[in-house]
Amino acid sequence: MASIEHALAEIKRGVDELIPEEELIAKLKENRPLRIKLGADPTAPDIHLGHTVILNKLRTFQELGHEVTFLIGDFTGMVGDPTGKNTTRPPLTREDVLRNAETYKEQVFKILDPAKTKIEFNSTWLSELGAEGMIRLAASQTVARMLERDDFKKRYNEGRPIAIHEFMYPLLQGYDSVAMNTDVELGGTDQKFNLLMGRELQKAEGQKPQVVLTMPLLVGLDGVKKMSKSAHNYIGVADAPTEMFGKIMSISDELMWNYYELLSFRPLEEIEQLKQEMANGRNPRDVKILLAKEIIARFHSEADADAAEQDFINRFQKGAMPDEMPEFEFAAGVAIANLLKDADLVNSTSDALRMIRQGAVKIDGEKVDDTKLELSAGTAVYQVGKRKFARITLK
Ligand code: TYR
Repeated sequence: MASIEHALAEIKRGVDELIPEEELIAKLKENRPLRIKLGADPTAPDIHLGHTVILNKLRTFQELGHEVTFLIGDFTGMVGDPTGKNTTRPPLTREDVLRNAETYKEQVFKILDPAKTKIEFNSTWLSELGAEGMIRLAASQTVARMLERDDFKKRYNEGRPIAIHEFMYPLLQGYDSVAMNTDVELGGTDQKFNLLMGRELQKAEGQKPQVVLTMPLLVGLDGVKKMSKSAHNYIGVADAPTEMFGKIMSISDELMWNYYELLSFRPLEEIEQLKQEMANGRNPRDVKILLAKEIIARFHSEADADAAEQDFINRFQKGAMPDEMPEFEFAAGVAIANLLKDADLVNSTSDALRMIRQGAVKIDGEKVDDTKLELSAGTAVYQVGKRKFARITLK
């Protein structure tokens, strides 16, 4: 097994909170494979890179020789996690849960090593619990404690309903850790309350409490909002290679280092070296290309990564696209001629139409030949002639 210092540095990489670090060190010193848990309720997954941050951390544990379980919350999915919700979630049906679980597994194995990953379903022990077990669980916590939690407190104060079964959710998630005798549980920052509940219940059962590790939410391509589908600032794991390439090349240098920390599998030492090289004059664009290719190779293949790079070079004639360009946001549904005018790329809409007919307008390097082109939501680089560029987001 790797040295504790090295292991700890990789585990702490990009982490939001580690509660408590001393207990993790003590567990690492026991020099045995630790039982690591990540649970996911199988709601409809359409995974983007933001979701993979935590899977990458699970992978780190796997590489350090620990025992990783990806827990599918088929039971909890039917209860519905109230985290971050201001209304009660609609419960999933058994069919939804099973269908989504399959999609989840496929996507998860793009990051985790299937041979080293245990998959479990929490209905295995939660269905067994029965009414009696549920009541015993519920008796172990107080209403006051539940209401300490921000999202419950808010709803309660605003007079919005909280159904009793929503109080059960953290208890069930915590009970999973008891059933699995978990050493370390991972989650997003929003999961902290649920994760700490695991510690409480384990202590009550006489188990050593799990260490809680939370990961931050990944910032989206705009460098401001968290990555999400609704903010149109995401890279989907199913995006085409050229699309992934273009999106990664569009991020700022600062965001690039954040992505290296949270998304790359390169060891910390290598990333440090890349930073050094850039400080000594290496073009940031080349360092971004390395990241783009690593991500594409992971979700597609090495050959796709090479092809996407070549395509990018061909379309943008190395150096032709400026790093800095004006940015705009328009409502989706705008006509292309109006968009070009509003983004100051042409003087008038008739000018715009003429430029399109002349083949002088490109979107992400692709020539536009339809003056009535329907533009889809998302971010793209619009170009008129050789020198006019704008990055435009349609919402
Ligand atoms: N509550 C977690 C989420 O919504 C999923 C989860 C379910 C995690 C059961 C752990 C667990 O034991 O993301």
